[in-house]
Amino acid sequence: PSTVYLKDYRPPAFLVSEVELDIDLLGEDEARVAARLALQRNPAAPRPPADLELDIDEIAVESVAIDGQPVGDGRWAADARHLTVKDVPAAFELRTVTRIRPRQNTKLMGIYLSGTGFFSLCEAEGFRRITPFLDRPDVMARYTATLHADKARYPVLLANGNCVGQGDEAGGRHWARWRDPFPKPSYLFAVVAADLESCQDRFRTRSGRDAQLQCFVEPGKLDQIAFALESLKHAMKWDEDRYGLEIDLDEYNVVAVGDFNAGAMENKGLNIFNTKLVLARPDISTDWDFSFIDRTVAHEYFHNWTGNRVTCRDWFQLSLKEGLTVFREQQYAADRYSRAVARIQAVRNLRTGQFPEDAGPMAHPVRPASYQQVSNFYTSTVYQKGAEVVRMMHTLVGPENFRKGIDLYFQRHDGQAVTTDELVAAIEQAGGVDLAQFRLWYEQAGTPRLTVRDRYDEASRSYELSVTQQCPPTPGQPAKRPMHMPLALGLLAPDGRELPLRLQGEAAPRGTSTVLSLHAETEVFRFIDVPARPVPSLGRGFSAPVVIDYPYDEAGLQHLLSYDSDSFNRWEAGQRLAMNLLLQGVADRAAGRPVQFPEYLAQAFGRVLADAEADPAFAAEALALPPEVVIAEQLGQIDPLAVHQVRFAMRSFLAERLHDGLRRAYDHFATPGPYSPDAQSSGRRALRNLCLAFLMDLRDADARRLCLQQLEAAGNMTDAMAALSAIANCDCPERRAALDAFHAKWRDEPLVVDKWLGVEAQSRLPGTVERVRELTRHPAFTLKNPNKVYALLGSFGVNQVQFHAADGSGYQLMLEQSLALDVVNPQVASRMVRNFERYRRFEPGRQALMRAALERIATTPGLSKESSEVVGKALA
Ligand code: DPP
Ligand code: ZN
Repeated sequence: PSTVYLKDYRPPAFLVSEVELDIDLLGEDEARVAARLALQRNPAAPRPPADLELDIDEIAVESVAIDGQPVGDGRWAADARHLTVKDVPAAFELRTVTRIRPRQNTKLMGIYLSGTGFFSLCEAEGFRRITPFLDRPDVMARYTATLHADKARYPVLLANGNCVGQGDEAGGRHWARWRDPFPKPSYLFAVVAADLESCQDRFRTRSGRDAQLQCFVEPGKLDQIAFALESLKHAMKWDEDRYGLEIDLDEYNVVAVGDFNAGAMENKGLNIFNTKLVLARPDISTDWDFSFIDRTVAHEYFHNWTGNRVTCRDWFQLSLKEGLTVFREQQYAADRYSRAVARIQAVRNLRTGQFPEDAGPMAHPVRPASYQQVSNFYTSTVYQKGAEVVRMMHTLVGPENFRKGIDLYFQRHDGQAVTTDELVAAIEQAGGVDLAQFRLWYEQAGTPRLTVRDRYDEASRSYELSVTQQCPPTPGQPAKRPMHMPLALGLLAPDGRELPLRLQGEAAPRGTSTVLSLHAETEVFRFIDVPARPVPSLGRGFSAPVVIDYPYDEAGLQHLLSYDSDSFNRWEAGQRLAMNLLLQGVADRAAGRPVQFPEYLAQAFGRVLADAEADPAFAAEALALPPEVVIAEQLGQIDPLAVHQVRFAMRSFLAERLHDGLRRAYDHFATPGPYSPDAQSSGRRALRNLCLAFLMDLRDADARRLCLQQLEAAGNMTDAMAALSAIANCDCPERRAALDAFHAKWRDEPLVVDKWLGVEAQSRLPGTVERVRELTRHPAFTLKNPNKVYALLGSFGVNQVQFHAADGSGYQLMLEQSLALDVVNPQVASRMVRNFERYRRFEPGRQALMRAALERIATTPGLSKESSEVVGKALA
């Protein structure tokens, strides 16, 4: 396998200023792509080669011409990866004609078929599947694209930018020409030719320009697009208000497609969305779907500046656009929903996805130093940890300076392809903070651990905190250097008040919450005028993506849970309280001791429930126990069944102790009136459905009756899904009928069928492995559709009990399906293969079975590069 290294980056040998594409969609099986490129040698490239080398992938080059003259066969050659043209001039026009095969394109990169027509995805390296090109983001050109297709079958023809011409052609065909006024990298190119319906709106920018917004969906789905269109306008307004950034196009198009490898794609002026992340209607979408769609629409729109106007020099810089855009998306969500809940959810996401990745064989820095397949690096490290790194800079320089830094970044780099260093440099300069050491966050992988110890001295009324940071070794990085990071904290007095924070040597207190800057491996901070031994509230708002190790006792955690003014740390205290007891439970179970939980746990959770009225959404988060993967992360050797059983035991314990309160809350937090996905009502539903899930763990008839009633009567998908998931985990006679009825009711709504597949695959009940195997043969399932794969196999992969079934049957199923998928869609397959990568963390029995599965994959002839990279690193 060949590895690409950041250190080997060289500027492109040629630059392209203009691209003219003529895409003739002859039929589902074939398209002819004629390209005209204005090329010149790059003056910045060292030692310019005589030959031109263009990237290609699974396309057939038919002819090559330079400046209007055909290039003879001897002067050009195409192998599997490159088209080479010998002895080219310094500046010239290159014409190529290429054939592509959309129907055979099951990788869904480049131009492919889906639903009622042709769609495209080019990020990261898909443009080379359309036409020969210098397919790298630092080659930015102006594009004109002309599409030709059958008019009746494909009435809608779209590409980036503005439509500058269209007309009819002989044989019932038509054409349209699109011109994008902005130079862009090839990964932002997009085309659509399909039978779609659309709705229109417009957005007036604050400078008074009008942008026409248009959303395109498959016929019959127009009633599912209104919400996304509202989100788009909201996001446009938000970016003007928060960052002073306006939409720069006259036309902004959004298209929904059912077959899509990613969630969505920010193509310039032509965003293409997976239907799952853009179509919504209360009866088929949950509150979670609505908020995810809102955030994704905003995310893709925000890319127009952070990604498109300023793009990445190379794919090692992916987090330049993704980390920054996820951060902006998080700010948007915090402004739009509950700030505390948005933060809690982002951190839970980080802990369930990124922390395990950072502790496994695929661990990589936010800016990776090497890769084999860039598609394997659209990771939670690049996205989520990347966003945390941007957030830390925001914390270190403060919101106003951060905004100045972003302004400076655009001022300097608009229209350029740059590196993460340029972003840091702009914030550094605007913020007046030295970020030299901070840059290590982009270079070092692994989750740092902060060990915090304290000492209170009554005589001098001083409180000393010592903070030691340590970052574990990761592949290729045995030793780490200390990193610069913010540590936000407060100190709580015994009566619950927050103490003024005065550091020794400082003239006045800093207020009751402050941000300390950590630089050295160990830092000691001494607070004075501290009247009594405080409880520290550490890492407020989750100020850095680290693990904080402080020996909290039960009383300290209860104190924080009751009094901390930082809502994130109030939530965190509850999580720690539960986690300590869960880990104790796992140890007790392993030692053959009974697993029991103390009454104070029930009391603490009971108080959260009793106080839920003020903020039900927060209460729902606070009552949710740490996820199984997060518990597992804390263990030396994982026995997933033990983790599940102990967590389940805690849920049952709480359900029993809090039964009456849960039952009352279930009635009390009903949301009468028409459905609305707003923060308030979705918070009430989240809490109520959490109460239902707790009650269902008691396995009593009353809860089951409530649950079935809710499933029957639900006026929205949130309540229906909550009930269905609970039933799916309940070994009762009504179960199968409920699941079958749900499928029968929704069989014609693919997105709801996906939910049903997901619920079946996530059931912890025995028989799930066989059921999932059966569903792989169900007419509703196909390996060709990524959403179906994610719904069934992706959900199964996170099923800690059944995927990890001790007999290895879950592994066997995943192995077979991954191999079958690998020849269809290797990008999606390698994500399934990643389910095995952390095998070393498991107890010996499962470890051996997982390893055998990886070895089996590794020795499969013809395995894709995508999957090879994952198994190679896992087995290394
Ligand atoms: N579609 C992906 C995203 O928006 C890749 N750019 O994050
Ligand atoms: Zn993105």
